[in-house]
Amino acid sequence: MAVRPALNHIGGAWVESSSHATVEDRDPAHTDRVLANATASTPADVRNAIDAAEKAFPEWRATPAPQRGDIVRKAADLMERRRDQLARLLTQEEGKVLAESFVEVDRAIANVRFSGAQGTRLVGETIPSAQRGTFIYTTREPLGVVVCVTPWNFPIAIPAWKIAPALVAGNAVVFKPASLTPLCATEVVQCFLDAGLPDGVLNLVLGSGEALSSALIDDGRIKAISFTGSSAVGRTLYARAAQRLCKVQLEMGGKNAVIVLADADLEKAAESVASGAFGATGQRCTATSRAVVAKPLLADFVKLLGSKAESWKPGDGLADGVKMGPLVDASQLKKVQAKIADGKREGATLVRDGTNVGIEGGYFVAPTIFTEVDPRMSIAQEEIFGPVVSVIPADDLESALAKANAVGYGLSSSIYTRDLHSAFRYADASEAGMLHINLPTLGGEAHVPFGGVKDSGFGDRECGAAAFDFFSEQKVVYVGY
Ligand code: UN1
Repeated sequence: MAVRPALNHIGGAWVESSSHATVEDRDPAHTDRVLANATASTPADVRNAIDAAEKAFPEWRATPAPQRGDIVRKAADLMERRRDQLARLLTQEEGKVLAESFVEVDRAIANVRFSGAQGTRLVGETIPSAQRGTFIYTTREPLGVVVCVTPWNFPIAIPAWKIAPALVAGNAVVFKPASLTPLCATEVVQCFLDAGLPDGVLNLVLGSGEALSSALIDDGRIKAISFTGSSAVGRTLYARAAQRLCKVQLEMGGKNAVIVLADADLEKAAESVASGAFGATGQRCTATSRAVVAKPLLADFVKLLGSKAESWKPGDGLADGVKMGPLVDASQLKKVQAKIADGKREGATLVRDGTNVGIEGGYFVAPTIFTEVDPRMSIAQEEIFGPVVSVIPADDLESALAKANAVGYGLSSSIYTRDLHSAFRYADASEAGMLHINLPTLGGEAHVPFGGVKDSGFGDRECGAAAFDFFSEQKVVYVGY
């Protein structure tokens, strides 16, 4: 495959950064393969992008919302037409297996289509006035120039589900994707452009680093920042943006637990934990990283999970028979290896060690399972972002709930039980934003709000109609007649 340049898109043109520097973008399954040389942006490029967005905003704001929605829906149609190409690129650039890439692309399409259709539904309210002869109504107004900062692990779906509602709501966007996935970002932008988006309404700035982030966070013209990434970065971003009352939406880490009660369907529960822990190589914020299992089932559960782990064969995500792609880069590999070493040192029982897979050329690990894990251990507390699961024994429902909740994060959770009381007690008590009963911790549907509590999420939810709460402001009009 030829090495492509990956460029910024500013004010309707594909342009190099003012630094003229580039960063190599490599295939994590074949680290000797360079896919692109991505332009490395500077604060000056960010300012140009914000200038362009600011210039384009008034006309885009004045474009009727249904027309904005039509353009966004066309972008979804183009993504659908380019589905194969997008999925293959996603596997090459990020590493997930092709089947997972298709699921991600389809989710992006569903999100963009949903947001496009919302163009006809940006409704307000009428509210009865306490005064005679007075009519009160509300409208939704765009915010202005907004920033979407996205991670490498869902480099097509997350940009899609941030950018689409931002645009339909009438904002102009500066898009800053993760530096590891510039080509996926480029192709997402291309779909919106080919759908007929006017120049400057969507701008792409590639690169990384403190100076670049500062230029985005501290510019007073930016009215809102939607961020997906680590909790540490999210906190800093919020603290900085709060200084100038910039709206912030944070989607951060997870340490999601599946509770398996003694009356659970053992096969389904083990399958759910395997897919939750090993799918996407564990590199998703909704991954299952803890299984809190009732003691009578513990031995059988661990055995079954271990046998399922065998089928999660790591390798090149484009190759037949491979079920799990590589980790995204060398630093992620090092981090996952270090976490596994921590678990051993802390005294958890390592049932299956995936650190030495013996596959050359990429950042591979295999499924890793710890059992007899104490909830206070770091492997039970910290996000790993790799195919590693900690099995934690529990005595009963209440102790399982306490253990599942005993983390800083609160994104998703799950319970396997056949008992109605246990299911509803869990639904009341689980400290997470997205709960699952007899289903894996993974994913989310396009038209449904997505997000977490505690260290996992802050601000309005993403996806569904809720996404428009973040990307718009309410205006109230009192009319005396
Ligand atoms: C999913 O797990 O299906 O960065 C989506 C993440 C989340 C999105 C995950 N914000 O992993």
